[in-house]
Amino acid sequence: MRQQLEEIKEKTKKVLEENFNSEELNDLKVKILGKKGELTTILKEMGKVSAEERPVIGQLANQVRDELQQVFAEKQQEIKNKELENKLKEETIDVTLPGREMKKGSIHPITKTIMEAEDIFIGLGFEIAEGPEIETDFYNFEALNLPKDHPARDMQDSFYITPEVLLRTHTSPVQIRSMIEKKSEIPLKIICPGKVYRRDDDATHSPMFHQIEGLVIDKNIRMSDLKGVLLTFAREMFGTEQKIRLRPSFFPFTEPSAEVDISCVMCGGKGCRVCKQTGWLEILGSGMVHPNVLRYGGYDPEEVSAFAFGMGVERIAMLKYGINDLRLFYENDVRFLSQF
Ligand code: 2U9
Repeated sequence: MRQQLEEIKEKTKKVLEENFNSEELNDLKVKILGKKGELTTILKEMGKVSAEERPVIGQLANQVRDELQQVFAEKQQEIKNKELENKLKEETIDVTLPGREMKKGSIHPITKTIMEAEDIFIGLGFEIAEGPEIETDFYNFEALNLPKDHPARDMQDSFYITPEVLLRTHTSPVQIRSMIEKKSEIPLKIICPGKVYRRDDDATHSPMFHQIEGLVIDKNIRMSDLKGVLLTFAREMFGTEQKIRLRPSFFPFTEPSAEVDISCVMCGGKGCRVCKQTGWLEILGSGMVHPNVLRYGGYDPEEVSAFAFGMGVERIAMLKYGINDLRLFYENDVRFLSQF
């Protein structure tokens, strides 16, 4: 057995002097040192060795195995080095190749719509006002003539953080904050774009969406001023042929209130599937600011009057770009976004 062990050691060392690739080396290692390999087969005969000789043979077997493992490891390293060397010889870098082109991003259709609306209103003398997305119950509801038990609060199911703090359900608190900051100065002409949050989630509603609200306070502001501003907005946003119509409505913060329709962007008013054959599309809500709301903002309703309006940016963008699913705005699919 001693001889067999010496033989396998010498034989393996000799074989390893030849050329191998990694795979061949591995096969050989399994053949010699593996579970069913030659060394194991020899050691199965251990029972036949005399009791005195057994420890000596055992020690020799361990030595042979250790030595062979060492030789295999060295050979493996040698092969690896050689393979890397060959790879480096073959691979050349062409420094004259042009660089990879950076893909240009594009402005998100919602941002684009907000920017366009801002340009229109700036052209009409408005300033842009922004405010916090986390609001107090006072700025979001109370000051807008929506006391705690008001049923209209249900229309705006909200995300509360504490009983007094919530994610704003509209950008109206920004107007209240601006009014208070302005300390009843006139005129005040602002638009407030931004994110708002409501507990709604389906094909046409998202729990987060964007609004643009507007407010004009001055002496003798009338419904006709509101109509003029909104007609100009509709024409600049959707085309010079646009008509608008006002329909009576109700909002707690305005009195009187009106829904505003534009002539259908698809059929121009003839009637089609999009406008449900009416020729009109609802795009915003508006009205004369309620005296209570003026007072909350620090203005005297006997001295001044005001109009306000609010629109959902997603709806405007869908009509403007012919998008039929709200969810496309939030999926970040480059195939969609790169079209704008
Ligand atoms: C102050 C006073 C009045 C803002 C207004 C609407 C009517 C309105 C909706 C349009 C679609 C919300 O996004 S939407 O669901 N908005 O209909 N908003 S009047 O009125 C104000 C705001 C602030 C101080």
